[in-house]
Amino acid sequence: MKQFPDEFFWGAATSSYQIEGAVNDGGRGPSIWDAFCRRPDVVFGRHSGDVACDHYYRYRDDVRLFNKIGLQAYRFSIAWSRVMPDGMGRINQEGLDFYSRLVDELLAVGIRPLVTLFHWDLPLALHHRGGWQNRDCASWFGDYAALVAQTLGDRVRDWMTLNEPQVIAESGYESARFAPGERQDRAGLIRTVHGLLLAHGRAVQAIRAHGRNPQRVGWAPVCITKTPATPDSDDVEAARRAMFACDMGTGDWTIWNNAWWMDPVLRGRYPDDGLALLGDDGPPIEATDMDTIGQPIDFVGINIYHAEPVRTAKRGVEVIPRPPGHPQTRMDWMVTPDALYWGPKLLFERYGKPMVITENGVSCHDWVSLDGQVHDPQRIDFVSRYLVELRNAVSEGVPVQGYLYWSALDNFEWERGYGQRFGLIYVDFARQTRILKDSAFWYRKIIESNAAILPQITSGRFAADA
Ligand code: IFM
Repeated sequence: MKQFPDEFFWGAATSSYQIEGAVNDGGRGPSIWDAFCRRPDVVFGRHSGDVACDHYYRYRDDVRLFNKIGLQAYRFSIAWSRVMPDGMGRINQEGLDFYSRLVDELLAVGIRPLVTLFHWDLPLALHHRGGWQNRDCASWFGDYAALVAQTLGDRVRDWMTLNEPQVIAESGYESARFAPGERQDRAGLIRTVHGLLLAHGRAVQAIRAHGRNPQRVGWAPVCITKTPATPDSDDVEAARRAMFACDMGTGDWTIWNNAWWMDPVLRGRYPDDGLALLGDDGPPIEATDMDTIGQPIDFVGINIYHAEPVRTAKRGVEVIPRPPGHPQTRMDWMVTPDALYWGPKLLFERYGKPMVITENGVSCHDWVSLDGQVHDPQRIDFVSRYLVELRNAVSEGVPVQGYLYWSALDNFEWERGYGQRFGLIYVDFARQTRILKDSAFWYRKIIESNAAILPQITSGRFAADA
């Protein structure tokens, strides 16, 4: 019988701008998302995180609900501009106190806090100073990390530096879908990436210096996952290449490459094939940069939602389109459960690090039924399928230590506003009321049983899958 190890932990995740609201309260300074949401036509319905889930004021009630679900762990992020309104210099004690109270509240009911230092809400003042393109930004991030570690490090043991740095770079500075909505050229973008990686390294150093032991420091990139179309070794090799080769033989360079981000952090160097492709547009590496970026970390947090199947083709690797009618989420993302098998497996094979699934989840068409409940069978089916695949990986010895469902609460889904619902907890944003969805009660049973209630099936994939 396949099962999760006894020490495996179960929880859920959120981020500051997506849930807190209170953007002008408690001494918080503006972030790039406050400014971005003021622009016309960039966010669905002109929504913003101004109020969001009003969590800043309702965190006690929310923690009570997390406890009702039985969460063992809760991952949240700190809004940098809430604790340092200008991103540097001045400290806002009121902001620090908020996170301190939140941590106490979690610990009081036995929920392990996992803190993300940066989930996209860059202080606006730092954007005006050049943002991640300015090398000083990495030092300011280090100072901020030190402050947070000094404040919470007596109670928080698990830290993540950056959430999905690939999305920060691509969506914020290339396609301009996200704040700050810039379109940098390739050299500029690579400079931004380098700035983010340096910031990660500085934060690791700061947490090690100022947090109290034992600490577990990691980060939470997206794991861009490719799955082999068949179990044949050629196709597995195709998946490996598609996940980690910067040069796919086409001469194109894409920011969505795992090795470009993870090799510097976990091996202390950029991949040679990526550097060769970029030529003069390569990163502006200074003397000690790679040592800073490659600081040892304890775990890799990975965010995985979907994958693409690939196979070996005459010219490199070919992506296989899903058959028409393949299940899709409300985000229009393909439902691909074996992403949670192949993603961790191939990542472990390359980097040999313990992992935590720091995000995985689904947006569904949830609403309150006539009986006053929120019935979300598709979320339960989605997570069941993905967990079956994760269980396969864990049973084969892939060291995944925990699973954090995205998200604890319905929240502000960036450019899609409140049009998407990922939560285990339904939020009525107009009234600020909450309802535990069916999936929350189901997840409680998963947690209580350490997922023993999952069916003992060998695969969570759909019958029609390649
Ligand atoms: O809501 C986001 C989160 O902020 C980062 N990862 C993906 C989630 C769903 O889009």
